[in-house]
Amino acid sequence: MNHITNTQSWKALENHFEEIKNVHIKTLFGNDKERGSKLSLNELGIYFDYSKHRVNDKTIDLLFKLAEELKIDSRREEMFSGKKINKTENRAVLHTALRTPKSASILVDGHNVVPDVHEVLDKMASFSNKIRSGEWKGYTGKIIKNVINIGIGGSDLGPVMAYESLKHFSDRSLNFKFVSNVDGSDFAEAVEGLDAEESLFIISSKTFTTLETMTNANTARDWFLSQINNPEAIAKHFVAVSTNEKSVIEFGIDPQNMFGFWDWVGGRYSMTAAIGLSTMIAIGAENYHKMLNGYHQMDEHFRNAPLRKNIPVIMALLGIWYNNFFEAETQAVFPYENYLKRFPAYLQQLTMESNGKQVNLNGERIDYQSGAIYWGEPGTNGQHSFYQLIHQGTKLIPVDFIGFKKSLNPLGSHQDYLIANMIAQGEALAFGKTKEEVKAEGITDDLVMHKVFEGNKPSSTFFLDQLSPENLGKLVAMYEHCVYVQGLIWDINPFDQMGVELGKVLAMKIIPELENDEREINHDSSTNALINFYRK
Ligand code: G6Q
Repeated sequence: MNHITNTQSWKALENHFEEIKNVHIKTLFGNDKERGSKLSLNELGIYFDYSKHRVNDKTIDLLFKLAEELKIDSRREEMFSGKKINKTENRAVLHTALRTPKSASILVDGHNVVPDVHEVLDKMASFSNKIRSGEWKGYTGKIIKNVINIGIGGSDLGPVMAYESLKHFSDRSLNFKFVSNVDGSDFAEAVEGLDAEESLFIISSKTFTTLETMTNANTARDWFLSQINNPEAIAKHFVAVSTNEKSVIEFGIDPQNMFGFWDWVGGRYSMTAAIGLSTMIAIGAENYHKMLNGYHQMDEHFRNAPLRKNIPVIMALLGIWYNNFFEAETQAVFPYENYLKRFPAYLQQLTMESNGKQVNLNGERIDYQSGAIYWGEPGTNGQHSFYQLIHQGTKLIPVDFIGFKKSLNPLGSHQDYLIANMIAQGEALAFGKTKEEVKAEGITDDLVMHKVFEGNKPSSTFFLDQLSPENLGKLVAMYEHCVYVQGLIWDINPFDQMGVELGKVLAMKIIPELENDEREINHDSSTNALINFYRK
């Protein structure tokens, strides 16, 4: 097996880890007065501070040596060039083509996909403009006021995250809802009080076969027909985003109202494919293109910047350092920007569905850790709940802070307070507070140890000017490429998701068993008991 753990640089990192594992971040700063500026980058308007990490010059050198030894430099190009790097599904991985300018040429099986991408973008823009301007009328002549995206996983998390993140830029006369869960309450609450005559459903499903989405889509059609009792009206109120035209037509959606994409776009990488239709309706085509431009800038940065000046590459290497050497299990992401409240949930799918793999590309069980558990909440809220564990618990949790200089809603001192807190948390995590410092405050002996902050807790800070469509695009692409580099290093496939299949298959077996009490069941004793409990 071509183990990464057998590479020279990995072995060197293991040895080096023993030297540095107990070195305090405070000492690292003490040794080098310029550390804060030395270990930071300012690229594409992102000030990326990675100085508060448990690394010294040698660590950085060895991490880059690892990247060199694993040929990250040349292999990153494989994705952009359309090579079929999603080996288990024999597919190219070209979400970067979705945000490439019209003039580019990217070949998949000899076919230039860029004109196709722009044709769909133009069709989306034309449709979005009609909805936004009121030119598109519902069946009874009313304008559309409600847009309901029905989709799940990659066909939901991107749209809902982008909508929440860019709400400030959205048309407030339109009301957006996102239905994903097969739990009927999700649908029921989304349509509560809505007038079908003013509602547009976007059925977003790459395959158009997903149980949850098709169940919700059928329920939506029933709900709609219960208000407008005429199947002809469907054409004005249902559109589809899919790669499966046949099933879209079978559902009753006019193929004219279908927005296509391709098998070389993975679900969780599809936010900039037609899956972004609800986003474009919300923020308008111009803003949407600004978002694409932000993505593209980050794509180009990742593709062309030398590894040592490459934000996603550095993030990826630091992630490996904590995951595989410090044995950190999780990575926290705390946006100090309330509009980014769904960003951590979006990242959970992107990172964990991509790199939560146990075998390498040859199908051999790996004997090292792969993807970290990603989690997070917006600051400052998290500070009043789980930050305690990061500061004084026993686990090592590297943190990504994301903040913006300017608020989209400048109110009094709010932004100063928000950003002061973000900066303070990074400082407190790294430097902590010693016993001596606590004692000097006159704290009684019995409480001293309770008030000590050991510090030495690593964090990165991503500081931008202001949240905008462009900056959101940069941030998402930055994490996408970090995921890819980590996948390359772990020698796994970040672009399939076979781990979601088994549960789906078993559910299909259990559905008829729940629906028919007489049906014989022969699962294990626990599963049988659960089924019987439901039946009763
Ligand atoms: C993402 C996954 C998965 C997918 C959903 C929805 O990478 O493939 O989350 O997006 O299962 O699939 P459909 O879009 O086909 O309904």
